[in-house]
Amino acid sequence: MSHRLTQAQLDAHWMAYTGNRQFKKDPRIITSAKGNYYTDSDGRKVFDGLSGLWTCGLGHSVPAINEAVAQQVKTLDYSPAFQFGHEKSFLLAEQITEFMPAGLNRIFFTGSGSESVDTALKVARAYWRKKGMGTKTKFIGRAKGYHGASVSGFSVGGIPANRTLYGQGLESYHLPHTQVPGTEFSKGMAEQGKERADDLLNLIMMHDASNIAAVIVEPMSGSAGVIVPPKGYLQRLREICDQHNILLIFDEVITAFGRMGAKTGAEAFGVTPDVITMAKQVTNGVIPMGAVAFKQEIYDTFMDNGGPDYMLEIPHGYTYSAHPIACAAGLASLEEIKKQGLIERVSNMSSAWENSVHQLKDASPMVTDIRNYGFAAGITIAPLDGEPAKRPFQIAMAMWDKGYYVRYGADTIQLAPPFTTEQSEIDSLINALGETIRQQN
Ligand code: PXG
Ligand code: PLP
Repeated sequence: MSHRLTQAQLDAHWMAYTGNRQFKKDPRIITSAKGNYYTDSDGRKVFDGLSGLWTCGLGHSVPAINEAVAQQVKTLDYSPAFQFGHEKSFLLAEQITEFMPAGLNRIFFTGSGSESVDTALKVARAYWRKKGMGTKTKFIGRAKGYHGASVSGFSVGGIPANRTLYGQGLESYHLPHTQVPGTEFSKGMAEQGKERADDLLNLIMMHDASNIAAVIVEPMSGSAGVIVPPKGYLQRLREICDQHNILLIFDEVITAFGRMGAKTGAEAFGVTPDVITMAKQVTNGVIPMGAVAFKQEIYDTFMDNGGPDYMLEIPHGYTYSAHPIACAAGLASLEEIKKQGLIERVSNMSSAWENSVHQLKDASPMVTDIRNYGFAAGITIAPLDGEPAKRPFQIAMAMWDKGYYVRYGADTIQLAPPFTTEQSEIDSLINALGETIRQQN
C-alpha cells in the first residue's frame, strides 16, 4: 500500500460507519475517480459497483457538473440561507418538482439524507399541530429501514445495530419488514408479502391514529440489502394512511432520480406519498445536499396559519440549506440525467441486470437470496456460525483486491452500478463476485 499517511494521521480521523481498527491496519485509500472507476493509492483501477454510496449514478468527474461547480465557486461561494436568497435554489426547486409525482411541488433544502428525514418528521408533527391535532406525534417506521444517523433517523430506523447503543429516541414503532419466507430469489417485486402492510392496522389499534403523525418507509430499502416492496404492499400502506389520516413519507434518499429506472420509487411502484425525502443523487454526490418534497396542502397549511407575514411559518432550517454550490451541482446533475436519457437507460437495461445478478444463485449454496430492482441488487450470504457479518466483509475485501468496489452490510452484499454502466462491465462485476463467493469457506 503506497499511501503517504502516518499512523498518527490515520488515527486522527474517526471514520464514519467504518471498522476503524481494521481500516487503519490495511487502509484502502482512493486518490481519484473518473467515469465508472476509482484509482487507488497503488494506481489500480477499481470499478465503482455502488456508485459511491448510491450517490454517483452519472459516474465520476462529469464535465458539466465540474464546470457548474467551478463557475459557482467563483461567482457566489456562499449566501445566507435564512431571510435572503439566490436564484439557483428556486431554479433547482422547480427542476426537482419535475422529477417528483404530481402534487409534491414544495421543496425544502437540507444538507444530507439524515437532515431530510429530520425535516420531514418535524414538519409532520408541526403540520398536525397547525391543524389543531397536536396529539399526533408518534411515528411508524419499519424493521430493517434506514433513515439516517440522526436521533430521529435511528428512532424510526429498523436496523438493530444502528439503534442499540443510543438509548431513548423519538417515540416510534415499527412495521415488520417484507422479506417473507418463500419469496427468496424473486425477480423484482415478490408476489407475496402485501399482507404485511396490514400490520399497520394493529399499530393503529394499539396507539390510535389520533396519536400517530406519520408512517415513514423506503419504497425500496437500500441499506438493509435491497428489499423490494411486494406487489400491492405500498398501495395498501397508502390506503390505510388515507383511511386513518396519517401522513405517508417515502424516504427516497437512494431511490429518487433514476436508481429504480424511474424518476422516483413512487413512480416506479405507482404510489404517491405525501412527502418524499431525497439526497445523494440530486447532486451526483459531488456536493452534500438533501431535499424534501411536500404536497402543496402541507406547505399551504403553514402559510395559511403563519401569523403576520414577517414572521417565520416554521422555525426550521440549516446553515447549508440551499447552499449555492450544491444548487449549481444539482442543476447540472439533473440536466445531465435528462440529457443523457439515463432514467430510460436504467429502465431499458434493468432486465439484463436482473438476469445477470440472478446468475449468482448458481455460484454457491452460500447465496441464500437475491433481490433486485432498477440498477440495484442485494445478495444474502449464509452466515458463518456466530459471525453473521464476516463473510460479506471478506467478500467485499477480496473484491476490492480484484478491482471492484461493492458494499457489504450485515449478511448482504449490495450492488448499485452507475447508470452509465455497460453490459460488459456488469458481466465482469458479476463474474468476479461469483468467483469470490465460491472462494469463501
Ligand atoms: N435515508 C435513506 C433511505 C438512506 O439510504 C439516509 C436516509 C441518510 O442519508 P445521509 O446523507 O445522512 O447519509 C440514507 C443514506 C448503504 C448506505 O451502504 C446507505 C446510506 C448511507 C451510507 C451507506 O446502503 N443511505
Ligand atoms: N451548533 C451551533 C452552536 C450552531 O451555531 C449551529 C448553527 O448555527 C448549529 C449547531 C447547526 O448547524 P447547521 O445549521 O450547519 O446544521
